[in-house]
Amino acid sequence: NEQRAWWKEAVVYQIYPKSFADSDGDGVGDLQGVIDRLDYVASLGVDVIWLNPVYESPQHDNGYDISDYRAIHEAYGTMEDWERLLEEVHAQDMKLIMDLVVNHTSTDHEWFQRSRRDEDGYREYYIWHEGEEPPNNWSSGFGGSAWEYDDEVGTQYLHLFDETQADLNWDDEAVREDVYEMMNWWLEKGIDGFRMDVINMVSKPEGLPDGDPDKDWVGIEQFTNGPDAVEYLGEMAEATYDDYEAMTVGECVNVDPETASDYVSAEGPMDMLFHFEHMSVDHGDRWLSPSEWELTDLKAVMSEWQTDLDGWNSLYLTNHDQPRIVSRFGDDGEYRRESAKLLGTLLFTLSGTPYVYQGQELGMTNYPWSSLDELDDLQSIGKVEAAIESGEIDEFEDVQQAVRDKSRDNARTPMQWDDGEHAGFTDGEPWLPVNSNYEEINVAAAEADPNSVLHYYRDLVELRTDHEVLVYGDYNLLLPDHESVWAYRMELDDDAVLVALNVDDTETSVTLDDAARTEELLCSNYDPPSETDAALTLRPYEARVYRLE
Ligand code: TEU
Repeated sequence: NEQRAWWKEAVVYQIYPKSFADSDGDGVGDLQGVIDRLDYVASLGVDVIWLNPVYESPQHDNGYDISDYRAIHEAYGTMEDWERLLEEVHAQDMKLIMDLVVNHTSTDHEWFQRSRRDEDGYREYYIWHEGEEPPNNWSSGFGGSAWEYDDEVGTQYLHLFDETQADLNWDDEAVREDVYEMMNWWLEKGIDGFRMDVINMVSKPEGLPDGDPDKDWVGIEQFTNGPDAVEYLGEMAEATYDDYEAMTVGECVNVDPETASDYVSAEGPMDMLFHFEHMSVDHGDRWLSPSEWELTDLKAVMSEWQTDLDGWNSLYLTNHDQPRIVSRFGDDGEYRRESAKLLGTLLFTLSGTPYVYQGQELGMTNYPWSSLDELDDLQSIGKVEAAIESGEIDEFEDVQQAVRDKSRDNARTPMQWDDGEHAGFTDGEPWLPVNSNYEEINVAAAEADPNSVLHYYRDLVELRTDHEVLVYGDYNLLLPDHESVWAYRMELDDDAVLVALNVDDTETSVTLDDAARTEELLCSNYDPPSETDAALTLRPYEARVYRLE
């Protein structure tokens, strides 16, 4: 882990273009909107932008359903706009990584159309099953069966997501070659890497065996980490990005530190991965069950990744698929500001590459959804409709709280730029409602307020840049069983840093030997305390980072 690399030292900022900034008043964000706001992104001190999919797509899943990998979705602009964006990102000394979605394509993609017509070997491009009944019990990540009967062909095809997202058949060599060619086309354009969507789902086991019917996502243990996943991804790396200074991060469903090491160890096919283990601590068994969580679980999971992974960690607390972090693991009421800063402190003081999702740096919150009509997210709608259909619930109201807690649309409400109409996101009607707290929580207000979450995030970026121990250090968890305090020491050679976080809305006192060794308070979300001995009294959601002697 002490092997240096630019992407280990980088901070990544994630832009969800549909919700970032709309330059032409159609209510949908676009590439020009991103270009217009690049000064802001650069001002955060981040090094890399990860752009969610902007390719041509019917947009059933906001671009994760791609119909042409080499074209830009019309509402976002043109290829020329995209090229200008890349140029301007580079001119600001930042890098751009693109989303790579190759487990599946849109059913509008030419490959699927040809497959349907059984043209020149294209049938094999997707996973078809002859017969009236599906070959197994796998379910879609968005609810319902993972198989869809295609009237035109008279057989079924596999879709692990929406029925408009057909899984590619990676066992077919022509598919893999077409994918690699497309990746090289983008690398040639000068991009700096890929975020690879559900990339450990590309290899499906022979015979497509049934999954455990009690799982929320039936089949998950079958279609993740399949028999050839590591081999195919190794082949992909060799055929494409290994020849470039690219950075790669693979989204991997159902991995623990041990299985993850196959992908990200020194010999593995990618630099880092996104796992879901810390995003599962409040789920219970099912997506629709109420959210309850314990700090000790979150600590245990994240600590395990810090210590047990043979490879480099990526650090994220939220993204376009997850609720807003201050609403989830913080307090989006009285202590919104303090808890948003505390969670930022956590993100920037662990070992790994931090990813900040748009609006996180403002402490943006979840949205109070009150009906299915207000939602756009396929997953929330699909899960609720499937539960109604199966008789598990009667109506939306039965699961309203779960939807408010978990819906992916929480992260997708428009970015809040100022206190003007629609939060400065658009001159038109926004495609998803703006959170009504925009008059208080927005970029302009945060810029003007020296105590804002935004300024604190800028300080965190700087802190991490100035202290290698926060990038390459070893993590040592202190007080593992404490129910509200998360304390750890990061160590690198002679450098040591103590991080103490009170993840609770009441004052808490703890005794830590390290606290008697503190030399300098590097960062805190409160006015400096007066302690100088082993006893620490932490105020609600107080976060402190000390350099130790
Ligand atoms: O997400 C993969 C995925 O498994 C998520 O849908 C996850 O189950 C859920 O969001 C957690 O609650 C990726 C993309 O990030 C997502 O936006 C896409 O919808 C999905 O793949 C299909 O491409």
